[in-house]
Amino acid sequence: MNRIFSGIQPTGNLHLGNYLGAIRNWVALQKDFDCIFCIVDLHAITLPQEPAALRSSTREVAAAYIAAGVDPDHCTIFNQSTVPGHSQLAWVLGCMTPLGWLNRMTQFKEKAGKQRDMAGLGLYSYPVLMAADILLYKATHVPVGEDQKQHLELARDIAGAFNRAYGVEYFPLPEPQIFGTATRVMSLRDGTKKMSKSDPSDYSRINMTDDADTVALKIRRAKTDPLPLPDSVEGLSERPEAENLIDIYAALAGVGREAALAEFAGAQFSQFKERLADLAVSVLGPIGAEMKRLVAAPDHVDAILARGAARANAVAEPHLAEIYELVGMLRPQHAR
Ligand code: AQP
Repeated sequence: MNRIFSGIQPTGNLHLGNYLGAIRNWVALQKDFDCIFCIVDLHAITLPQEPAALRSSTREVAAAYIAAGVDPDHCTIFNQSTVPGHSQLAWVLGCMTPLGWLNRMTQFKEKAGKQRDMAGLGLYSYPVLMAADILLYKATHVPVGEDQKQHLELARDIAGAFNRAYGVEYFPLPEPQIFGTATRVMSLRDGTKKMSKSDPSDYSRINMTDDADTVALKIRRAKTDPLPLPDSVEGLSERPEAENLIDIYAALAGVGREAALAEFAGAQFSQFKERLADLAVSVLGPIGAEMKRLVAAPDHVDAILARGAARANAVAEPHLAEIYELVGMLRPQHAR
């Protein structure tokens, strides 16, 4: 069976972009794939994290997966650091990744900012760890947002480099799975910037646990332009905020952009925003409530994560043993 691997960093403030761009798609995929959904805590520490916040955010991300409809009996849900194979394989793959490949990664340049010499080695080798995440399970498909496409291409290159180096067809080259609507949800304050957990303005994003009043307020305050909504997709060009809100509406309603525009052609933003807020609350409200219920029962969440870790290790350990054998590491079973 084809296998999916994907994950989210437990870095707080899970938002509508994480839901529409990732989690919601996973719920659909679990019917047709063997799915491994990770909470990538090792990735999270590539930037400084407060330990208690990292722990609670790990549970919150697990709660979001489950509350949104990812079935823990059917899918493997766990946090990355509980499967040592991720770090172990990252080392092997890092040894065969040319620096030139990593130097092309745009996310490092964005996240390291101007103080590149002060950025950690982990932030630089982030894409190698991501390749290890996927290849450890020999995942065949990876649902990715636009922002992760470059990293997935690198994972394919690294898989190919390993296979060539050892003269094997060991790793499948993972295929990207890109979804149609709202693959990129933009900030409510600036339609040219991605909605992001780390944006200092809470009004830039709709958090998955925001209550109804907060969701409505954030949408009312969302940046727009003075024109009414257009009647065609062409009319959205050069109007990033209008385009973003229409895309969010379309994604939440499960319709195309054209259908959303047909409903609101000529309408003022005030009228549209009211409908958008109602829709957002009707979709996110029950998920946010279930997340809060799960987070209030940490033992239950921890038990789900422990079960997921056991399942993930059961796949990862034999793969890692095969990889070490191919690479030529002497293992205890070789001893006489
Ligand atoms: N704005 C977005 N629109 C659509 N999809 C998004 N994703 C994130 N933001 C949007 C998708 O969510 C998944 C997990 O992302 P992540 O937590 O691993 O890291 P990220 O992409 O860096 O997420 P954030 O929210 O933007 O966090 P910060 O601010 O910490 O960088 C991915 O599948 C991603 O595509």
